[in-house]
Amino acid sequence: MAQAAVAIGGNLGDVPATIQAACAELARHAEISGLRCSGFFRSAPMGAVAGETFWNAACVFETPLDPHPLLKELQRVEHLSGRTREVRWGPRTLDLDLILYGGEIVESDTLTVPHPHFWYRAFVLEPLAELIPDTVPPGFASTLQELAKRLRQRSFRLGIGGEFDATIVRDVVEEFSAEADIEFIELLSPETIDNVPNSLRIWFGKPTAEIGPPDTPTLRCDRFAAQILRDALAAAIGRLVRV
Ligand code: A4P
Ligand code: MG
Repeated sequence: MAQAAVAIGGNLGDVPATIQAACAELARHAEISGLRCSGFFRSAPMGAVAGETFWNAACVFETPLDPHPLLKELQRVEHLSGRTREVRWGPRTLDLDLILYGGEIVESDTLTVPHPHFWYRAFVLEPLAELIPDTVPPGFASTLQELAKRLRQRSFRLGIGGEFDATIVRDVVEEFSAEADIEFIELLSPETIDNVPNSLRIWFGKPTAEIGPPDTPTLRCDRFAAQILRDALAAAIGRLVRV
């Protein structure tokens, strides 16, 4: 038996009704028990083609299903909601991402757990922290509550290292100036990356040494692109309202 944590999102149709129906469908599954659902949040869309404002929530439950069969089950429930997949990150009726599966780490072609991007997405962390605030995800040294709090810091400290264009970074930071006061800190090397306690750290290009300790997670990107930075900032500091 493992505790699974699932992030729920959507921005097409009557999303609150879709989320409620999805949770009910999961809760009545013979191999799912003790399902709890978070409150609902409205969140600014992350991604250039994401569409309208999102609804986000999370649920946790116990299950004897292994991670891959569980992913299949989540995809079946997405399908029931009328979810189609034309565009990656496109508008969707329902997205169910498996964020945590107990303390297990899973890496396969079809499944990565913990979800690689959950830790800098407020729309994933805030609902999850409501349900299991004291859980420390495997590979991390902070609880979900602490990870969520890190993103709420204002001024927001954005640490960027590796190969990047500082002028473009400043332009993107300027685009978000209405959302938060962002302090941009250039990280000189992987060894010194931990000298500044950042709200969000991103490393572009290949690091020459191991990046920082696990309590300060880092988003690693092969190459610099303004859109990657835009998406990360939208996820980390984009407007999130609990409804
Ligand atoms: N996959 C691998 N690991 C996992 C996992 N842990 N959980 C694979 C679920 N799926 C996982 O997913 C593509 C493939 O990822 C699956 O076939 C599965 O084998 P998908 O659901 O078909 O496509 P997607 O959702 O478009 O891609 P992805 O990467 O899941 O997107 P994200 O990261 O979920 O982002 N803005 C706001 N405000 N709120 C949102 O919830 N969500 C997205 C989608 C964009 N912008 C958003 C939000
Ligand atoms: Mg998904």
